[in-house]
Amino acid sequence: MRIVSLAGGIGGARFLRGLKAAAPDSEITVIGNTGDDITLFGLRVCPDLDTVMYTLGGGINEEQGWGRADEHHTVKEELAAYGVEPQWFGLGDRDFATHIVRTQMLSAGYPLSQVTEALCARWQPGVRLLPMSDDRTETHVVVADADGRRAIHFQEWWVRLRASVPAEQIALVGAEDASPAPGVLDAIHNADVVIFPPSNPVVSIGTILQIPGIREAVEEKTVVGVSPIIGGAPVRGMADACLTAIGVETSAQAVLELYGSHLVDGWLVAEEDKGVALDGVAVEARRILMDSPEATREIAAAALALATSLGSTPRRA
Ligand code: FO1
Repeated sequence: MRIVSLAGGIGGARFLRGLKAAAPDSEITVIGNTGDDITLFGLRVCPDLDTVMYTLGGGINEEQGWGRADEHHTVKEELAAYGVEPQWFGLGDRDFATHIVRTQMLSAGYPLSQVTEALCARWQPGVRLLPMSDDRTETHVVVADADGRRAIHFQEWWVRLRASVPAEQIALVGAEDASPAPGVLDAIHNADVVIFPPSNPVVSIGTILQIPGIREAVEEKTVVGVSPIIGGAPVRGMADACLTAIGVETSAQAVLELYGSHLVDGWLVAEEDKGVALDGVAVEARRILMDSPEATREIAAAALALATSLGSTPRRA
């Protein structure tokens, strides 16, 4: 089976580990969010691509869900000793090597998709990891502060402010001029099923769908999603702050409506959300808490089973 999964950071990467276990003989292509990418100390950092690569390649810091295991922060401490900003983003020594190699290759003219392929040659994630675009796009957040409104990088809002300041607007800068990375549209077109893992529907899945051409391609396919919201709250992360920023209620129903029945054909929700319904969408209530590798494999298997039951020619409302 040819599976395409859109993916953000921690939740998406964890789900993909279960998807690999549930479909060991399938060909899985992951379209990774690059709206979170940031340039720090002259280095290009791609948090969501690295989280997928490290998680599936066995190098992730498991409890954090991002960054490397067995990490040290000597470089970070030395940078701080020089008073270099920002000091709120936790880059570890091992992680720095990834950003140095990536920046070296980007500076030599390699597109991000080829850089990602080169980094994955070491990590062997067991999936084909494609950035959503080779063109630079960044998620910026408009916040109100003492002297009016200002746009800050998503990472500053997410990491330094812990999304504690309301986001008046969340925008993907550069989206309208970006193109899908090579292979992205072909992978979607040739897929038997497209999966939306329980990634952030606004700044991860939603961001990927803003790259011109991707939403239209996905709409042609059978799409099954897993709700990132259980019982009115995100399982992890701050999807609620992002949903509120775009005026969407934090619920499995509201996220399904945000995606819409033209995009999603199947939707897995938790038992406590079994009342969720939308014309044209097959909703299945089951355990969707990814609290163990086995649970995650079962959730992924249920998503694939629902997709199979819906057939590869998508049912349209
Ligand atoms: N998240 C944090 O909450 N604090 C950090 O200091 C931090 C550093 C960091 C470094 C590299 C990386 O790949 C991810 C990092 N993250 C950190 C997570 C990151 O902000 C989020 O995972 C994504 O951007 C959202 O999915």
